[in-house]
Amino acid sequence: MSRIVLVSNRVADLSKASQAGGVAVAIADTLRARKGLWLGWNGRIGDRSEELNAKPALAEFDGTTVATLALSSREHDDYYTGYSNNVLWPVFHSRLDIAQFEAGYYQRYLDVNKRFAQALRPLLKPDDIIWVHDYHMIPLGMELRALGVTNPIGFFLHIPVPPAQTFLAIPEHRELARGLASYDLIGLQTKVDVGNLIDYLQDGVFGRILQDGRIRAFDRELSIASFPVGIDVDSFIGSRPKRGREAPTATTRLLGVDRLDYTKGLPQKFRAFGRFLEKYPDYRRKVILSQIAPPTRETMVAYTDIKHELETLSGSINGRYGELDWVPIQYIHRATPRKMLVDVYRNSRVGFVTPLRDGMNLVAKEYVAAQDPGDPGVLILSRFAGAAEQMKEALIVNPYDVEEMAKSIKVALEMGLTERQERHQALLDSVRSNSTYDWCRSFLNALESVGRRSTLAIPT
Ligand code: GDG
Repeated sequence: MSRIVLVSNRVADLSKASQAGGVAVAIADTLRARKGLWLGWNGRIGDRSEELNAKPALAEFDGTTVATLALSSREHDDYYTGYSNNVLWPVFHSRLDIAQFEAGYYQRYLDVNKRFAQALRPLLKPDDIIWVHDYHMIPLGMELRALGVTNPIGFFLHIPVPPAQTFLAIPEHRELARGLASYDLIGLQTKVDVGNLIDYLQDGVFGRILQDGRIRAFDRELSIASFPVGIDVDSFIGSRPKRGREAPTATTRLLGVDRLDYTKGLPQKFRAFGRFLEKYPDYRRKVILSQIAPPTRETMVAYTDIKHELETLSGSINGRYGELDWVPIQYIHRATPRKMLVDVYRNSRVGFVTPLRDGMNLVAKEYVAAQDPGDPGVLILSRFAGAAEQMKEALIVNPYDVEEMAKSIKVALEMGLTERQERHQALLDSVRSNSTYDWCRSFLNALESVGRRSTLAIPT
């Protein structure tokens, strides 16, 4: 079996991956089984001398080689905060209005990818399979090809692909398209994303679909397919506390768990809950919304803006409806330990997941996995989360429609046991049939078949 070489912006701390959970655990397990190599940023911001340093620090952990590089503060500002998080993140989430197309960001983004490629080149073996992750690293494959690497290289994008007209607004979209065309396989979260990328390549006159379904672009042939990210279901079933253990009052809990990001639709969620309390006064004092919203990218203006907006909204809803013994919104702007999160999922009557746009959204899947099948809660899910493509038995809502969301809270709270059980069973089956291990395996199998130059087995 070929060795797997993984490249991503950050390298997970392998000694803590099992506690952190999520996608990192499946990746860490796969790398351990294949004696793999993982290259990424070590999280440190160094001085200018770091920019010149092409030699990564090497460490071994349980059979996996971890290769890390530091970023200079200029690189951190322009490659990471600038191009990755102030251009690609907003545009790919269809927020052209807040993208900051500053001169210099793209060049440094390219330079960092070049430096990562140069650091990786001497570590590669002839039959390695290379798997590059996410929007920070789009040009990496192109830079490796420029250094003569002919190994199979796959790319997985964790965030959505925007519609073609939005993609075309990025000043450097042509360079990004050339970067994407350097891969043998591009994995996306949903079929909608696959459609959007193919439309963009055709609209931009960079690519055309071949008879076998592959894409020809910039004189290369590549495959583009959806590989929806899953979760490790069993790690959310492990804990079975008594219902109500986590509840601070005798109220019924609606739960939200989202990094405090403007893509997650948190103000819309709070407004919908306020509207629900206004419209259905019988529910006052009986229901709370617990929103766990750990901080993220705090130095960026768009993130401080959303934080202020949420503080104002929760304060105003709590001020308007709260009582001495009942506060409607519990807003927690801190990370919650994972073990506690599983218990809270299980003890919440409604999982309230309302992103305006999301690649997948693992919280929706984790909430379903953690329910008691005998008395499950109800998932309310935005149609704009990638997860909605698979989780059709959730109560699907439009997060821009506050009125519809307010009504859906009532529907969720009043849903009878049989309907809850039926919906939950169907959702659990779908989450279980596509675990994070299945995701890793199917992507790597498809990439390996590219390497063998046999017909690609692409999952639907
Ligand atoms: C990106 C894409 C895609 C959250 N708060 C706490 C906490 N979490 C954990 C959740 C979940 C993870 O973080 C969040 O994953 P999501 O998928 O919901 O969202 P992003 O962070 O935006 O992830 C997304 C994903 O990549 C994978 O491809 O699905 O679309 O945007 O696992 O449980 N964990 C703990 N405390 C918290 O307070 N312990």
